[in-house]
Amino acid sequence: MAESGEQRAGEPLVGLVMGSDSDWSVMREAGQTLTEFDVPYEVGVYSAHRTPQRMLDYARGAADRGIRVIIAGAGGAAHLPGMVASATVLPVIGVPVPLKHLDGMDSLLSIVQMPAGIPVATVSVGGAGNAGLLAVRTLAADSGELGSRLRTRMAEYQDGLESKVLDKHS
Ligand code: RP5
Repeated sequence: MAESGEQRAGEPLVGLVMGSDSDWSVMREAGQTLTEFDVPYEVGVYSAHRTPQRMLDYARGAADRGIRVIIAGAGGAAHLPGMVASATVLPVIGVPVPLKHLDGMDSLLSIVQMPAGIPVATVSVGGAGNAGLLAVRTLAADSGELGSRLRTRMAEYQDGLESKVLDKHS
């Protein structure tokens, strides 16, 4: 996870967590997206199965430390996003990380099929970039200066997407 040096300076607003450092090749795209929008974030490995207490301590303390959204990625029996969601009041965005077998369907179903009462906003298999964008949009709902800045940046980003398509096809 050498790329964790991309982490933004300042108090982190987003917690970017994953079940193993082997998830970083997928999850780094979320970090890149947050960097693009100048959103400070922190990165950590917290396994629901191998380090359950550490995971719970992280999830329980995140809101009080100033984190506003958590992006959690895991693969296979991907219980991290759901378990983190059970131990925090913050919105949790789940990223199903595809592994060698089953094309990520196992990860997807493990994350998306949450019991009533504990939501996880699940993105597509490998969709860490969209998880980053969803975190930015969540922060953009803020009524203060941060929200205003992020809404402007998101509108510019979306205009850029449109321009790319029009440039190619007109
Ligand atoms: C999951 O097990 C992790 O999120 C990872 O996707 C998967 C495999 O982990 P490693 O065996 O590569 O550490 O908990």
